[in-house]
Amino acid sequence: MSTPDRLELALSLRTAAHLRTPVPSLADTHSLDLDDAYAVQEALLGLRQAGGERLTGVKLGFTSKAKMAQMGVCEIIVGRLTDAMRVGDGAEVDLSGFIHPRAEPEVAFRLSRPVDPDDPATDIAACVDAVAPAIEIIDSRYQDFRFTVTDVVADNTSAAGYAVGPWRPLTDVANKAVRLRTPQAEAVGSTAAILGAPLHALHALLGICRRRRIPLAAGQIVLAGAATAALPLTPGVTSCDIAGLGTVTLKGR
Ligand code: 0L1
Repeated sequence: MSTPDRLELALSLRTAAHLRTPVPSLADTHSLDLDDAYAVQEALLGLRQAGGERLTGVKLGFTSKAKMAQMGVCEIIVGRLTDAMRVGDGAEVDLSGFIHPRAEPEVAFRLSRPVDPDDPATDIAACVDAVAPAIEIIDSRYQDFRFTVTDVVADNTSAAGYAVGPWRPLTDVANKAVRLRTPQAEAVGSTAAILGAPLHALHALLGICRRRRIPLAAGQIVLAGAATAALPLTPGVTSCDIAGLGTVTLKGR
């Protein structure tokens, strides 16, 4: 796929998000492979940066066995976070800014040093200084949530927003109980759903950043992946509690 074609697809996804008007699966009209999809994602990020947004981190997707099985994949995917997606802990979120937003409970890691994915000696966990509970807002830009893996990657893995709770020094986050509550529903699970343990997701991130040439800078955050199925984000308070880590909330209006 040529560079202008990739840019055209990035523009269509950007416009879909701006106008809150979903688009059909790109796979209906284009034959994209995973390399093309990441190139569209990169072009989409370029459009955001050209509009003044600053990169704040990365997010992982398809980190649970259930989601991998649902999508028929065995590889995690990565998307990019920017400052425009950040929501303060407890802050209001205007839901009219999304198409069909959903919330996912996540563990957030904060990088205190840059990570060099090409250095075989890199210990990514040693580059993390803090951990926090987080809510990711995902908002697929595709009609009726009908998408392929390459569609999702091109669409920046549905990344649309995130809220991070209080940071604390890195602690053991394996096998911690997780509860996501919205005004209408509740999902309970464990951080074990995140590739067995959130730290495994961090190690997997290193490999994917090496393959996809994605830089990881000091100060950036990593959302390690969803610990339960996503719930529709509706008006009112949504909270994510992770045992030993605390709570983060946001308020949809
Ligand atoms: O966050 C994720 O798991 C990435 C893919 C989400 C796709 C979606 O359900 O919109």
